[in-house]
Amino acid sequence: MAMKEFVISEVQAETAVLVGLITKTQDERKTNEYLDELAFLAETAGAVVVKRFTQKLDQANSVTYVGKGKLEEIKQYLHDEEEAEREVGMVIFDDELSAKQIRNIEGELKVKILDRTSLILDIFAMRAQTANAKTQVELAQYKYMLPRLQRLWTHLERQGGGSGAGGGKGSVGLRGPGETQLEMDRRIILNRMSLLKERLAEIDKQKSTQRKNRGRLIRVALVGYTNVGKSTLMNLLAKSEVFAENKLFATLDTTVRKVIIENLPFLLSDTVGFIRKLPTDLVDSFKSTLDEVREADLLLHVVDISHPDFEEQIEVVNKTLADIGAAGKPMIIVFNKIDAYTYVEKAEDDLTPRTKENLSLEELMKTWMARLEENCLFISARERQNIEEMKSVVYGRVKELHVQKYPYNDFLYQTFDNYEV
Ligand SMILES: Nc1nc2c(ncn2[C@@H]2O[C@H](COP(=O)(O)OP(=O)(O)OP(=O)(O)O)[C@@H](O)[C@H]2O)c(=O)[nH]1
Ligand SMILES: [Mg+2]
Repeated sequence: MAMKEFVISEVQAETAVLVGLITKTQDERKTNEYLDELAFLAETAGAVVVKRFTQKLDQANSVTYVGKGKLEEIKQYLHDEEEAEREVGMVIFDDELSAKQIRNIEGELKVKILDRTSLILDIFAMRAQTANAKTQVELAQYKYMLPRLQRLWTHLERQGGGSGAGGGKGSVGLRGPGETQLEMDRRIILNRMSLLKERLAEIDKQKSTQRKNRGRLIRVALVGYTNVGKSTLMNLLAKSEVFAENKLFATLDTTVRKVIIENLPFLLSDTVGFIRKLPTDLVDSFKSTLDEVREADLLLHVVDISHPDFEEQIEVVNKTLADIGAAGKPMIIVFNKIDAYTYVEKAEDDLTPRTKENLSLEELMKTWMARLEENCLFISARERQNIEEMKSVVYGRVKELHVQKYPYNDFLYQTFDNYEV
């Protein structure tokens, strides 16, 4: 398996501080997990996390996300670091911030402010390779920017000057040269957005024609949370060389390969991974990438069983699938990375209740097999464990679907001799 691990070569990586909330709906443990993930995202984008701040609040403060005191504490920390000549490059918030929050926080902290969404967008921009992905990312970035544009012009805004990004409402006190500039910026961006949308529509049309010309083959899509091993599995099954690495969102563009197991060819696609707190808007921008998933006959839902949050990740993926209109498709859950699974063994005389941290792999497998019957598999794509079993299960399912969908096509393999993806 070809693995292109690359090392970020900046001499001095930018440093980042993370901020998250502990709320009624997100307890401390959850918040820490979210921040771990946010740190991984920051790392993927090339930043080094030097500090985390959390605060207990019923809900995010609408003006500054955290409370006044906490903001002061962060400010003090940034100041101390600067004094010590370790200037912090950015502060990253775990939830999407409003224009108002960004403006106020930036005004206080005087440092680059990012939120989970803009960080993900940044990684997407870094990853985008094809015209399609680049166009989708640019559109998503403008969608994010547009409602936040006014913050550049705050010096002209008076009290109560609204959050209304649209003309009319909220523009009182904003008129004048600043308003004209803002309107111009908005118009330029809106024009650019409609151009990008046209381009995407054009690409969509081409792609959908391409898909129609693919012939009578069952389509299987690899879906799952980011970094679970979808591309590694794709490489294994299709003997292809899709970029796989231990970074989030290694894959942005969908790749489709023809795979043949025994005598049966089918199409396998590898696509962008999902993540928590991904705004629906952003998911929408990847419509054409996700068409492959939407039109698939069978989903292989890859799960990283060695990840402590894998159950929540399954839920996030199922929810995202429902959001894009791909729920209810035949699905096999492929639990990957069994080689890396760890658990806390309980001593015989330990009478505290067993939790999921105490389940051995065998017990965990039993639980899921009872729930999903033959619709789950346990493999290690990297160590090539249970690959033959997986192939035979996938083969069985694809064959079933093939016979249903193309009943007159008995000569599965021969028919496709001249077939090219
Ligand atoms: N221990 C272990 N690691 C694995 C296994 N399969 C994949 N990995 C590693 O997990 C990391 C992510 O693998 P990818 O194949 O890039 O994952 P992906 O789901 O395509 O990720 P994105 O494209 O970023 O969404 C890589 O470092 C792989 O080497 C496995 O079976 N066991
Ligand atoms: Mg991938």
